[in-house]
Amino acid sequence: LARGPVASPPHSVDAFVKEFLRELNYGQGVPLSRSSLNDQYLALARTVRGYLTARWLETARKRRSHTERAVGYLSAEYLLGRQLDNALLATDLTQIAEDALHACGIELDALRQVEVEPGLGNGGLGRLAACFIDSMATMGAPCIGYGLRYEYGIFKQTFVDGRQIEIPDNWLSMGDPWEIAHPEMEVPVHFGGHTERYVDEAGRDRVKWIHGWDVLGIRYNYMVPGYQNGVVNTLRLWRARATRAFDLDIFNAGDYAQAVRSQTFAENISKVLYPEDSTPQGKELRLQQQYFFVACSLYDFIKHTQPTDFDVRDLPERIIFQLNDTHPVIAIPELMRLLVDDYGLEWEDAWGITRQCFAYTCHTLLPEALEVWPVSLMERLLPRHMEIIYRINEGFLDEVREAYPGDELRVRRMSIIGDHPERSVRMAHLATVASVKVNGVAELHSQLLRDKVLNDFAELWPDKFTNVTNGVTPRRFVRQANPYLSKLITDTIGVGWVANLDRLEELEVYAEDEDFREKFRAVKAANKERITRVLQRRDGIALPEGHLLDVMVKRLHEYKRQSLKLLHIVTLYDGIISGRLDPASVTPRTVVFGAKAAPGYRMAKETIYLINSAATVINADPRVEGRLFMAFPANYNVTLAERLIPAADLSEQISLAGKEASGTGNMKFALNGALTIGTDDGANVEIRRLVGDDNFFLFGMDEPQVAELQARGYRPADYYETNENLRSAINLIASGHFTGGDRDAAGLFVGDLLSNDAFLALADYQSYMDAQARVEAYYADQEAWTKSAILNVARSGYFSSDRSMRDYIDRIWHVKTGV
Ligand code: 26M
Repeated sequence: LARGPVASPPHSVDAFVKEFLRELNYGQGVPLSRSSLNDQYLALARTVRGYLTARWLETARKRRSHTERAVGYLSAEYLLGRQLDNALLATDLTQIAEDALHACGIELDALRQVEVEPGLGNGGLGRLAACFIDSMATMGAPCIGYGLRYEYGIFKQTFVDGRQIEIPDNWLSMGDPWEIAHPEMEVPVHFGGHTERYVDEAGRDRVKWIHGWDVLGIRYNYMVPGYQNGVVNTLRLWRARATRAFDLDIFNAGDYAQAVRSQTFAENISKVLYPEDSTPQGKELRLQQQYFFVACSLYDFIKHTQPTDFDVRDLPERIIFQLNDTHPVIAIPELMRLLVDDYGLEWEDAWGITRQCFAYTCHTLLPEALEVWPVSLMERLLPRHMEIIYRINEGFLDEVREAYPGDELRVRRMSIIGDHPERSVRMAHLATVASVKVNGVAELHSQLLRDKVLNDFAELWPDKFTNVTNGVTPRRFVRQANPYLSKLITDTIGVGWVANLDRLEELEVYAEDEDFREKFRAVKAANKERITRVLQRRDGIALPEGHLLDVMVKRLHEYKRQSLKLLHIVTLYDGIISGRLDPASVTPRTVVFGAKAAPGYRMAKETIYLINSAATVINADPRVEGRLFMAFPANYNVTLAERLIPAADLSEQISLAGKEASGTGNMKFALNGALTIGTDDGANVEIRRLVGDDNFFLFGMDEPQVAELQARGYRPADYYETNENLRSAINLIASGHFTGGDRDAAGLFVGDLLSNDAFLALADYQSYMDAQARVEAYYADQEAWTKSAILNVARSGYFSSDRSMRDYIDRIWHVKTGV
């Protein structure tokens, strides 16, 4: 009996109650009457997980019996967000769970609030990985996600006197009911030491890596359910544990405390997510993390997911590893090491295999964000990998020399090893050389990759480069996050849109339907009421009623230009208090910010402080007559995004053209019926093309104009000197008006804007102000605005991550879908 497939519990309220009580009583060991909210949440989560298990085992069984190619998504980050609602939706259990809990005297909504979101990512890149695995499950694409189970995810942000304070995110402290640990499945991972040459029995020259120290990788599985399709894929995250060698040391050295400390050292590897999201610091622990999860994942795939008689030469038929940025790129020399050193393949054969197993996604255009690792560090931590990288580079540079005889400058530019400021490994070059395909994440970004960042490579291998525009999962970011809009859509065109977002096109005609527009506005209003309740309870913020809701949520970065948004608000405020602007003529507007700054990023932190300071002063100033309000709820995360985005009227996507690779928040807003004010950057370009110019507020220079201005020599002071409103706003900030008279508090911000302004905020200022004036005028015509909002929804189906997955499958992976 136990050998057969397990059966899912029946889809009925009675069965659900029974399962829930069993989890509560036997799992948590408490009777209902004495159970805490956390007990109830854990029991509920386990109950829902139970419904997924049979499907998960069945999906895995089917996959084992096929030999079809799968995707191995390698990502250092998965910004999953809360799991409960998603699992309920995927299994179509929401109503049943609600009724079952009700029968037990429990409100489902109260339990929803208990869940701590797994914040195992920084921002866009990590959230994208979470959307992609959701879409692959929904499309029935064979995929296993690999990553790190950080004990501490992205820090919790609080504000003390307006300044960001970081608090460790101890997300596991109440237990994680969604993970399935396998402490018995240990994967050994080695570091340090040196290499030795030897001759094997067949007389061949071989290399042996004599390890310096080891850790073990412990497997944690998470289920990734498809949307009501019976498919449940796997996300496998690794935790580092000390080996028994560490335990033995305890006896040998007789220094118990020291031995336990070295154990801690090994276990540090999966301790914490690095909170930088663009400027790699070259930290040794970060490289340890990268190698650790990648080594575990390759080993796991080859040893544990393939039949025992598996021949590694068949690897390209079984797997394509997608590299989510350069963070997992050390997988390339690791696979070479496995094939050459462990499996005894000839170098050329191993290289032929390796070159078919990887594809690389680049997520940036900022030169400072491209990862490099010092050769000295690599040699110390991964000596064998460093040798392999040198050898890959030799072969590659031979290829370059053959294609461009005598062009040594080009050879130097393209080399995997760079010389300045120190000898280091350029991970993007390594990734490009070894990958089947290299993709950017929006059309403009892919074009700039080809024409600029990786131009030499695109000339050598034009067919290697492709674009896959990002997407977001409509399950989480529309269906779950916006139940009112979802109901309106489903009532209007049926439920099919949730797994086929192109069907939103059918809403287009309703833009002209007055009754539909009325309902659409009612949805927005209800979402505004909801966010008002959330911010009141969560942050003690009292949002004013009846305002245009203007939202800018994303990591704090100079290139994203929260500075420009601040200048806009300060200009309005300055106009009012100086009497130049009649407050009655200002459209009542609430601006909501959400942003975490990397803890070591000074300018970003000062910007946060200034926004908070401005909010305090502006919100309290009676001269504003309640027509401007600023809110900056701390700790913007996926959970808050799900509440905030559906309520927004205006989406701020104002990065300097050519800097934001794609953006994905921009897509979430458009899909929820906000209009975008944005530059011609990243996926904004495609959003505008699809929704139409009339339904998008474009401003600012485009990328060629930016390049031209920079080539001419940009002088921000010119703009300050010639633009009165701008000068006055900057002067107001510099005067200490917002910072309690403290002029220094804004010194870095103002000083940089006037003398440097690397992201040309001042150059785009007037154009931005003009666009905001157009926003105000358009908002005054609610019928026109609503039409545009509806058209944004109807024309944004393209931005489903299901479509992104289709594109990856067609252009890169060539895997089959459907189990
Ligand atoms: C690197 C080294 C050390 C610590 C952290 C990092 C690091 C972590 C995340 C560097 C970059 C990271 O992410 C970059 C990122 O999120 N890029 C964004 O990717 C999104 C998805 O493609 C795009 O939509 C955004 O435009 C892009 O900024």
